Amino acid sequence: MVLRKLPGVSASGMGLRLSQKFVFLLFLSGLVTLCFGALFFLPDTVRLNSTGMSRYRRGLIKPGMSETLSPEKRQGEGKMKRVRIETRYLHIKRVIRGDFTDLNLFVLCLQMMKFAWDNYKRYAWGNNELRPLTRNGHLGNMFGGLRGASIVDSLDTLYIMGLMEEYEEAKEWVQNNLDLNSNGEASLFEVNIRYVGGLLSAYYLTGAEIFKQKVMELGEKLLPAFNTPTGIPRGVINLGSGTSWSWGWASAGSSILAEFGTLHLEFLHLSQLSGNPLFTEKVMNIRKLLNKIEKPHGLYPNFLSPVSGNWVQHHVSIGGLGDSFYEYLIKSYLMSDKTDQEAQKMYYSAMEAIETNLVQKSPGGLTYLAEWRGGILDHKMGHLACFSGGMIGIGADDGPAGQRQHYLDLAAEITHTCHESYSRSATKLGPEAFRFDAGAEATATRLSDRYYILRPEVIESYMYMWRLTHDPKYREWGWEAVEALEKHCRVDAGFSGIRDVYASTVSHDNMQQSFFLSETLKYLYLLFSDDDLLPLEDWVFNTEAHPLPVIRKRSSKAAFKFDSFL
Ligand code: DMJ
Repeated sequence: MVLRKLPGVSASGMGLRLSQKFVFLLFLSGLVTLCFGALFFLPDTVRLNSTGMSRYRRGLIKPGMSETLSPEKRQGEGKMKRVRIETRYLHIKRVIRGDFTDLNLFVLCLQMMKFAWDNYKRYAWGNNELRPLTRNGHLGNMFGGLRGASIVDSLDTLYIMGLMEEYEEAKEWVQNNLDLNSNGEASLFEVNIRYVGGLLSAYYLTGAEIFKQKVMELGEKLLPAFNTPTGIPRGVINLGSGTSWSWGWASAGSSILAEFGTLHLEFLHLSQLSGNPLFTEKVMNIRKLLNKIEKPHGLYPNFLSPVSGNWVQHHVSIGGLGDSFYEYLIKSYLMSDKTDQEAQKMYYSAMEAIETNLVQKSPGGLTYLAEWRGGILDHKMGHLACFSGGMIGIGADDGPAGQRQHYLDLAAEITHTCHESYSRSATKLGPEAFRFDAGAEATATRLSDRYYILRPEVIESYMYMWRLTHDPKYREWGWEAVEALEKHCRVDAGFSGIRDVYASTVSHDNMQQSFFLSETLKYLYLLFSDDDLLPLEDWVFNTEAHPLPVIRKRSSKAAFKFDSFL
């Protein structure tokens, strides 16, 4: 006993003189301050390791595990200590410039998230997005009267980053204010990827029942959109009446490939959670139709009639209108624990057709994905198409024998081209679309293509390519993007898109998109985190970056038999 060794001091301390008591108390308080202060000088990984979050980092929490925790434990997890980083921010920023190997750059991304979130909370709480210049909220008309898109889109990002106070306020909002009884025109696709994806992911990460309740209620409301002669859903649905119709701009009342082809992951999980096979039946029907239909040169055009089940126009694109359909094929295969062979086959056949018909090399040696209009190539690549570096990367392992390195090389080349579209601009951010004709090489030629709206796709590919190769250039490129975002998109009250990436004096568009919080900042955070934070073997990210767990082949807990649909 330490106290016994001090001369003249009894073990109980009752015999201490006043001066001795004072010295002892001084010593004790010094010790406490020292221990507490030391917390702030520890590397962030160590501090994070003292929270439940570290259990994700070390891969100790597996998908679905929090479901098995007792309510008390769950609550305990909810009280994870928030990482205090503000005071360290400037210091770290200075230090990291020369060294990308050792420092916790993810902390900076966390700080950006906190800034984006705090401003949304202050000026736009409950609205769908923040308008950071005018300091107000934006509701828009994509979500059929649903509110709080930024909140639902942020739940998992906040949780993953360990911003627990913020996560708790978001959860409370969902509990008390997310009203699903709305009556407006909603995009089936947007509601699915942001709200259904966001709530599913929040449920799987935290085990909080409220997310499951809300997502099942919302899932049911989307079902009437599939009541068409073919079962291919229309793009727009009234969440109140269930009436659905096609977008006015979509040719001849058609449905869009990237919209009806981007429901699979979420709908499988709706069945998994509820035990109701209806959700899976709906998306399997889409799959079967697409598998059977004749495809021009093996390609999937972007417009299909929900009445006749035929293609309406022969426009093919791996960017807007087509993009996430391909993404969901390979991810359906991965999310099925590699059992969904139909998705596997469709994905690699589509890749073969894409390579034969769309993959091009520019005179300057840049690999890009052109668009296809009835056999004529348009030598343009959209920012949206830049997700494909990551997609081709994660698909490299399971293609035809001997193709692994080929796919990894293609993924790296496309990611390189997308990085070039950033590095060739004055702001070091990329345009909405860039071209490879009339002397252009990865630059926008039209004024209307020069904007950047805080999109994630290029950073998304950096994150996957980093995980797959550990080539430090992907972290360097990610850091360039952080610097550019900080310099050109950060305004006093949040982050804003910009109108022209080639203008060194930027003009802001006054919109902090919800996918900036859900995707861009999450992918940056993951790029700078250890690989065991949401390992790719266990989690699949939906197209809005919401992580969904792989459905294990022999999951004893499975409420519903996934394989019976294959
Ligand atoms: C996001 O909502 C999703 O990534 C979607 O698949 C495409 N567009 C935005 C981000 O750019």
